[in-house]
Amino acid sequence: MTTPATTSALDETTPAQRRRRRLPDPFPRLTDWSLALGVGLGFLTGLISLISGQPGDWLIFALHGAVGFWLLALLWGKLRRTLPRLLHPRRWDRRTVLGALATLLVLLALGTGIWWVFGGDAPPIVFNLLGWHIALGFALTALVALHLLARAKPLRSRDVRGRRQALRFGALALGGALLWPAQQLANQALRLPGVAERFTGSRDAGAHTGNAFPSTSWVADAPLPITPNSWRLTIGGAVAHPYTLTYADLLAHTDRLDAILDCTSGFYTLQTWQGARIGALLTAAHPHSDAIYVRVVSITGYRWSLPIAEANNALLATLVEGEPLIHDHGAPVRLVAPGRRGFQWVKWVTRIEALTTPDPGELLAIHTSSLTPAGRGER
Ligand SMILES: Nc1nc2c(c(=O)[nH]1)N[C@H]1C(S)=C(S)[C@@H](COP(=O)(O)O)O[C@H]1N2
Ligand SMILES: [Mo]
Repeated sequence: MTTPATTSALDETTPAQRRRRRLPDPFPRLTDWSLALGVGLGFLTGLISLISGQPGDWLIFALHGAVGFWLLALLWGKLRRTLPRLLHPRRWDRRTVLGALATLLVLLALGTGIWWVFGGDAPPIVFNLLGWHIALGFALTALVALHLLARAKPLRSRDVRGRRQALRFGALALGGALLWPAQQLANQALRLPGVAERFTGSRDAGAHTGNAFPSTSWVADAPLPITPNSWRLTIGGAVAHPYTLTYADLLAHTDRLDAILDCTSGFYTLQTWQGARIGALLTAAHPHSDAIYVRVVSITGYRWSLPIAEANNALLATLVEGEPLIHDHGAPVRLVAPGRRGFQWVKWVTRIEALTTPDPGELLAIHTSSLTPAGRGER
């Protein structure tokens, strides 16, 4: 990141401006490392937030918000010192340009996130606003990591020890942490559009509306519609008696569940789902005693697994609000996993399997399924 500016005789600035500009950051390394730490924490909490959706997970979203405001406070301090140089293109060198780029990226990543929690929106260009926030978060983290590898100045003990450093570090962190609840209160007090957001940041797309809620894919899964009469569900894996079911067999199950589908692209919808509890289907296959996970597999290869106790209470849904699911929502049958984020609600399910070990490969499968012939919509 940039060093304090040096002045040149050609400057048309006032002596007061020059004095302020020459005032160096007393702890530049602490500032830069704090910024790097903030970006790292923001990335980590952001990543975890994508798989968080249980009410008890609110803390991860609060941490992400607090880290964001902490970064804003740090950036404010840094910009006050570096802005004069940034505003004079004549005094730029390669490092200034890189620093300016990084600063712009931080500002955009923070801006999109903050604008979103206030309830703001933007016309979708490739991504919606939240999608841009996520993409910018990835880009920023990569840039900061490269920057650290290339030219990080090690943090010496004199950069971090001492009362003034500790006070300033603590004040900025506390300030950031308090700005998050302040933002939430502002939403409430001023009735800003952000009040309508769930703790996950997702916005209501309507409740009990049947098939009318939005539909989406994690990447680009777009299989051909499935003919219910030729469709079969296989129950297998670590079980004693694997078997298959027809659509009619499955329709005979009338377990019902109210659950919120909450997509990481920022919408949620509460619906009453109907179908078969996975527990009922699995018991009939006599899972081995060491089965600990259940994997739910789509015709596209998309798949996700749940711990067996959780899976037993999850639903393979054929109906939403009494209507047969439409193709876009995963007809003939989809997974309904209460408390899990939408990307785990596998659509177009063709197989469930008991597993004796976790399935880390699912993380890859959800990104590659749309490249398979079935995922691309080929026969
Ligand atoms: N097979 C498959 N299932 C999938 C997806 C996908 O891409 N492929 N996308 C997931 C994502 S990201 C979400 S949010 C929900 C969306 O469900 P909907 O289209 O019914 O709203 O489906 C999930 N199930
Ligand atoms: Mo999603």
